[in-house]
Amino acid sequence: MLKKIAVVIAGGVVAVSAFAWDDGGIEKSIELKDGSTVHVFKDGKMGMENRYGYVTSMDDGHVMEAKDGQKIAMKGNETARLDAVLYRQYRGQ
Ligand SMILES: [Cu+2]
Repeated sequence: MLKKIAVVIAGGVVAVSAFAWDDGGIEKSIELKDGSTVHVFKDGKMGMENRYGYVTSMDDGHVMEAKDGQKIAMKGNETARLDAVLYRQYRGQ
């Protein structure tokens, strides 16, 4: 019974965040090997989210490694922009 409720809640969270991402101008989000996430905006610029869900800064040109081993060069450093997206996402629920 308890397990069933947990699954329903998790499903709801996924649906809400998928909608919020779509609204935030983020084209894709790639998980990195170290547990952080790089969010790529529609104009190609990127913003970093660390493993705890906080926006962090990274130098333009820094090479990151995705979970699948793919190398990604940082483009831009959209901290303020990503902050606005994440803030809206959390508040939007
Ligand atoms: Cu980065």
